[in-house]
Amino acid sequence: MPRTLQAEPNGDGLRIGVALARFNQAITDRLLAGALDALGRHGVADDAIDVARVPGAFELPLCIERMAATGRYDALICLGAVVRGETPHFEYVAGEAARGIADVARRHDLPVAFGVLTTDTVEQALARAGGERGNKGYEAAVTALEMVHLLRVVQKF
Ligand code: INI
Repeated sequence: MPRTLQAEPNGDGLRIGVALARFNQAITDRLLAGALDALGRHGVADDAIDVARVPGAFELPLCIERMAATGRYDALICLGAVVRGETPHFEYVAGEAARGIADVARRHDLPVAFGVLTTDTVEQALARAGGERGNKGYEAAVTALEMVHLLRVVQKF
């Protein structure tokens, strides 16, 4: 019989760091609202949450690198909105953000949730920031909490 290792997204007693990109702020503010809603609903205390604001998604990896290095957080959540528009800039910003964020998670052995929207249009992003396609910030926050506990379960076996 295979063992199933899984965990619930319980936020009791956890300290959470959020890094929020201001670029496309009308969208990223909604992602933040979703993430804070999820953290509160799952038991994370308000004063156990720090939110660092950075200019754009490209700056997220360095910011969370510093946050991770403090050792203060059980998990980190990255929030941003990269909209394709008509320039190849999109590929660089989105690609580096994703790669950099994943690198920090592995280097620090720390759950880091990727709540960065990458869409073709602002409308598509809004739909995923509290519109008809849910809220990626909310989902990222729940993922971060679940991963904290999943890693603890994995560690025990
Ligand atoms: N940053 C974003 O977060 N989203 C974008 O859509 C975006 N676009 O399209 O350019 C963006 N660019 C800024 C980038 O993240 C940096 O802040 C900037 O290049 C300075 O380093």
